[in-house]
Amino acid sequence: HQNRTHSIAILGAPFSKGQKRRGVEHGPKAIRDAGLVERLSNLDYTVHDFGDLSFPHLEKDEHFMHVPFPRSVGRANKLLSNAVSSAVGAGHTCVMLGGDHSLAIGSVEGHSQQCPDLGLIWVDAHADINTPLTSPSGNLHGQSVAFLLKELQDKMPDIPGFSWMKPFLSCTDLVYIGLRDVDPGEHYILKNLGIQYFSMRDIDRMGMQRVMEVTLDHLLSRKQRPIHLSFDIDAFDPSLAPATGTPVNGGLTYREGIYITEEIHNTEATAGLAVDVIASSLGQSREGANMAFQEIPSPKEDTEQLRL
Ligand code: 4U7
Ligand code: MN
Ligand code: MN
Ligand code: MN
Repeated sequence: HQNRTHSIAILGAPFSKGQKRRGVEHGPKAIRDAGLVERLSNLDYTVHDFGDLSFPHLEKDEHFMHVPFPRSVGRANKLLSNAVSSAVGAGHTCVMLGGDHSLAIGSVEGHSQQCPDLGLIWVDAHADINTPLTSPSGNLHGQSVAFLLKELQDKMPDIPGFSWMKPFLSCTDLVYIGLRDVDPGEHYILKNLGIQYFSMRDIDRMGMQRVMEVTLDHLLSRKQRPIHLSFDIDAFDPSLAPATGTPVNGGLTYREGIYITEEIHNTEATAGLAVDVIASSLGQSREGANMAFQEIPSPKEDTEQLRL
């Protein structure tokens, strides 16, 4: 068991306009109610819960091409980016609770303000790398990665609400895990840019241990750097995480998902499941070394102190 040298900032982002259905804005409350703060505190972290951001409702936010709510999504991500940047700048490890996955734009951007060399692990059934011109749905939660990548800069139109941000990530800074529902345009982009990804088929063939070896080697072999984990709960099999807008069969088992986050921790985010994912990426291990035991408690001595 290590001494926790850093503190954790929790930031809720109750936002759902990256897609057309409501509901996912209740995510932060659901994850808190499932006991996140207590679980992280039990891991010996100092936890600062900064509460939920509040996002302005924009009266006029017309579609851009077939993309709904562009200004609302752009504005929410700008707010989120500032909040994440302040939290990381103040020395916290930042845990952002969504909300839909368009929020990854601001979360990764804000993190990169403080850590320009970050690597990104994207755990998802989907690649979220459509541009407005390849997107079948128009929804921005399926386009987050396209906003981040320098290599796609000249393929992205000027979307209202996003003039504040410039892409900053290279495609070698990114690894996907869990893909199983990739649109044709997305597949072309992944292959064309040579992005490292592990689909569910790759996981079936290689096993998660090897997938994580290659993932971390890809991101960390040339330099030590911070890792941003963007975890879409729909990466898990729908039998584990049914309450998601875009379920796809054949997803990660609980053991595979938690193994990913345990491995990410070893290098130095359905509510209850999300807490497990976050806690294990911050050091909760299934091996059990989560509390500071100095010795095996002996019955001779006063056992009172060992009782919780
Ligand atoms: B999520 C989709 F077409 N690819 O672009 C799209 F299948 O954040 C789904 O990963 C995107 O849940 C899913 O709309 C976005 C669709
Ligand atoms: Mn996603
Ligand atoms: Mn997804
Ligand atoms: Mn989703």
